[in-house]
Amino acid sequence: MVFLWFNLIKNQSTMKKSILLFFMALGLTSTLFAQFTLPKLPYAYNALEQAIDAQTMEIHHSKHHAAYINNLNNAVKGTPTAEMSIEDIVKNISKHSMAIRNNGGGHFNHSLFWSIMTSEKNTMPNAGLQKAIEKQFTSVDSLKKLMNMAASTRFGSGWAWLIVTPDNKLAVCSTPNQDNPLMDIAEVKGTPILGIDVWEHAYYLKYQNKRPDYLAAIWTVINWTEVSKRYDAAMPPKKSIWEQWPSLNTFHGVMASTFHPSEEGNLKPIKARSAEMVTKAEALNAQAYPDDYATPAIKNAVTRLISGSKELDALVKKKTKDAVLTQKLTALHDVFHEIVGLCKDSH
Ligand code: MN3
Repeated sequence: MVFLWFNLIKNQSTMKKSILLFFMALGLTSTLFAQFTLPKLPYAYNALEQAIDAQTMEIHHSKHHAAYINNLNNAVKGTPTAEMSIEDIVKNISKHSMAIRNNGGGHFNHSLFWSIMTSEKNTMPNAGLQKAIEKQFTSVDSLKKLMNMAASTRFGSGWAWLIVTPDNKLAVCSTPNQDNPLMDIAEVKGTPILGIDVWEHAYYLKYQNKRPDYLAAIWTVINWTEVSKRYDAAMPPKKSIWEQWPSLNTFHGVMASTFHPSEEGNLKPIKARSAEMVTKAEALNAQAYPDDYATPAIKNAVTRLISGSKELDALVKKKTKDAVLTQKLTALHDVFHEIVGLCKDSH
């Protein structure tokens, strides 16, 4: 950028140079002072016509959102708040003025709102979010109903939210005005991953007083890919299978140190540890399965792992031929990997 300006200036007359320098300085100054700027929409104003008309989108974005940003910039100008991120301001909103609460909230909320809509058809929650929705609300449809209930019963202006709570569960709530659940003053707190603007300015041109019609239509433009991304970011990183299921890790230890030598023709380890393998296999069934892994398919495979280990142990005790032991251990190793694969699928 600087290089481009340099080349531009180099080839101009003195008069033109000073005009260019003036505009450069002006641009630089306004960039320095405008801490918060209007994000570009990731689609055209008419892209969401099936739910929100182009005129509403244009006024909402270029006038309403722009005004929140302008007012916010004026409210923070020359104060340390001007150096803070909008998230940090919102999280500690009780320390700020009402002007910052209303306009900072307005900036944060609308930035999220634009991002969770799309003209792309049939976006879907990812596997993790889908599972969490089903766990908390039974289905996406009942989540929509709850959200629409929260949105239609919000008196006056405000927002309806899908949030991740501090104990990592999904919840539906609503806030008045430009508040949001990230604010330390919020009644229900959490990280918003989907927000619906129910201010009249969001729908009045097309729907007038019919807020429920707007709410019914908006689900056709929700960007579930983005909501899923926000869900993943709000959740703590997942533990590995081995951390989640220590007894599987223990079994893995015995399997690895007996099977791999057997591949080299060394059956000493399995002959020494076949009884231990039975104990470690039975330990998998002795305690409750970790939540993610309590599936019929995994339980069935564990049952086969236990019976297979017992058969192998009996063969070892009968001093059966190495070739038969190797075959049995290999089959058991396959069952073990079947379990690990199933765990990965439901992780
Ligand atoms: Mn709005």
